[in-house]
Amino acid sequence: MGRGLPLLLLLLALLVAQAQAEGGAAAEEVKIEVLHLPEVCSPKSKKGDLLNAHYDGFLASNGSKFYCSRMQNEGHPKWFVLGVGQVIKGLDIAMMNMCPGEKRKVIIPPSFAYGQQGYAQIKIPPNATLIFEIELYAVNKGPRSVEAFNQIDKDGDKKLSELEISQYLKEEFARDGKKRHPSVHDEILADIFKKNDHDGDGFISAKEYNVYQHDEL
Ligand SMILES: *[C@@H]1O[C@H](CO)[C@@H](O)[C@H](O)[C@H]1NC(C)=O
Ligand SMILES: *[C@@H]1O[C@H](CO)[C@@H](O)[C@H](O)[C@H]1NC(C)=O
Ligand SMILES: [Ca+2]
Repeated sequence: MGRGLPLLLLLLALLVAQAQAEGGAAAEEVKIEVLHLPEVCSPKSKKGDLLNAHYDGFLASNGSKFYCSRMQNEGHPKWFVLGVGQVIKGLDIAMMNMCPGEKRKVIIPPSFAYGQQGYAQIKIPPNATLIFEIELYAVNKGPRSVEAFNQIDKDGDKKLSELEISQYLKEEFARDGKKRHPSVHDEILADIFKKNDHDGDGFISAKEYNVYQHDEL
């Protein structure tokens, strides 16, 4: 009988802690300010799209600039796939529904950026709120788009067989014209199935292929 009460208290404490954590998360949001909206605002970016953008990053605490994409890669805007963690979470959120030519200023709380650790390499202190100024240039179909899937799925049965992927690889290899040892093809094919055929049935289903849930197939 002595054990029941402490356990109950522990449970209550956990519930309270969880409620507080959820409250805290709700209070911390990515804030988006649209600085420029083109007259024709289309297409709008969505998860899985391949974006091309420039962005500058500043510390909210004192305005110092810690990042500028214009200083990298000979000043070319950056390419990345939206919504898959190639950029910090706050940018993945902040760049949704954005069109080519649009400019935004966004405020990202630490929980959607570098958190309690910060990121010493680029001089971001612990618990830092970040501000980004973003200019988006292009919104393209991402590598795992519905279009790409349908292109590989020659017989249209909504799953990719080894033959279909093999055929696709051969076409891709032929396109760039590089010389490759034949074993490369087999290795890549095996690797693709290892990483994508989660239920091991020898096919990559639309669901297994398509990491972007809202891309209806
Ligand atoms: C702004 O704050 C960062 C981190 O605390 C610091 O490294 C930087 O020197 C500061 N910059 C200015 C201009 O005060
Ligand atoms: C960062 O924030 C967390 C939670 O609010 C706090 O516990 C921690 O002490 C902070 N870290 C620093 C270095 O301020
Ligand atoms: Ca198929």
